[in-house]
Amino acid sequence: MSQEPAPYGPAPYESASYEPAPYEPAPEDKFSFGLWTVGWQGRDPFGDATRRALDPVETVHRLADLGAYGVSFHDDDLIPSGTDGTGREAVLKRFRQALDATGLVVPMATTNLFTHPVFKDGAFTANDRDVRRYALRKTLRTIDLAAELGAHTYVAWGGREGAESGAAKDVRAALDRMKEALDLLGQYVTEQGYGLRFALEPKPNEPRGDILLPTVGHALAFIERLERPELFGVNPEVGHEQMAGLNFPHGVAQALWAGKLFHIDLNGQCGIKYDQDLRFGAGDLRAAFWLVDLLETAGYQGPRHFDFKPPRTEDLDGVWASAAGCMRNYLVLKERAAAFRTDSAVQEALRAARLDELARPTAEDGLAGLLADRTAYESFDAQAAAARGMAFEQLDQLALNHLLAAV
Ligand code: 3MF
Ligand code: MG
Ligand code: MG
Repeated sequence: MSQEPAPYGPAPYESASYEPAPYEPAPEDKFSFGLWTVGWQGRDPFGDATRRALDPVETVHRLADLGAYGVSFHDDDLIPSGTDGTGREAVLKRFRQALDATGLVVPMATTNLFTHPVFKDGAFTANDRDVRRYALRKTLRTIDLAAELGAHTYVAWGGREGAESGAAKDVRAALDRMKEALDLLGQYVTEQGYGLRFALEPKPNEPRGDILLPTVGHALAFIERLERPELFGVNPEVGHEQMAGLNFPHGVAQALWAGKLFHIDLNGQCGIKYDQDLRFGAGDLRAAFWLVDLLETAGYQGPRHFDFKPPRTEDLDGVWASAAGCMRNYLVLKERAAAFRTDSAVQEALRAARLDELARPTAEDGLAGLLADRTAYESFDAQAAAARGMAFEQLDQLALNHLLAAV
């Protein structure tokens, strides 16, 4: 891209150059996809399927060809419910062969505790005790499968754990039951010696009117009440926090700060509305930019897992184009964020915005030092401090220039 100053832009400055990048995903990028994402047939509350079912083996090969490194699944995505023992072995054999042939790994697995009508009032927090016991047994079977296939993360999304009306759910009792279930799962992986950790996936609503543990913050607070909190982290999803009007990169930053970002679901969402599950990069592009900047600078080592739904307008070519788009958009944003961080004008703007001061402890002199420091209060000129501009607009404009590659 030309480095000529744009006629409408700020004064020119030295910046990272933009050689056309190939944006070819490679296994080192750690991109993974759920079988249910590309495999979504387009069935929605108003319309029937628009695409045929995908064979998981076909999906593994297509994802590998596109440059992904991993594939995740719900138990029922891989082994349809009702499959007998022999059928299960046959499915697993074919699936393992596909993994071996492509080198794809299974970084994460989860249990479908939401599709079957038995889960209409939830799984671990269903009012019916026999449903809760069934949900636990179904989950323990998936945990065995996850461990067998080498997964390191087990995701728990409580999609049906919630209510539509007030008296129908005693939320405190339901949280007791949720804790009971997760404590049992923690005990099981510990006793079995599985190297699995759990990632709770918050979502505010859909399919229930209100879902328990609706945001990253709720989940982080809940985890501290568990018997083995060290085994539990979060799996935040872009669209889920944005459906609640929250700042997704801020939620992820708090999870990282707490050492709890065990996994992440990447997709796109346009504001507070139904769960759109757009491909990553669609929807709130600025939030996606700050998210990639955060993940890439904070040392997140886990999978970049896409949990999206190729719109039902698409045929299978559109499905694979959409999957490729998720990865490409991540790589483009990664490049743009790196260019932003390495730009000397940005570094200057960060200093002008006093980010270096934020990184400095407020009272390294301790409470006594703070109390003894007259410049901290008695002679502090609050008017002068109030009059100082923060220079955030210049900094944000530089970010936008980099995001748009208009530097
Ligand atoms: C729903 C979701 C879920 C979870 C999955 C566990 C069907 O909005 O995001 O996808 O991600 O159940 O990973
Ligand atoms: Mg989702
Ligand atoms: Mg998800």
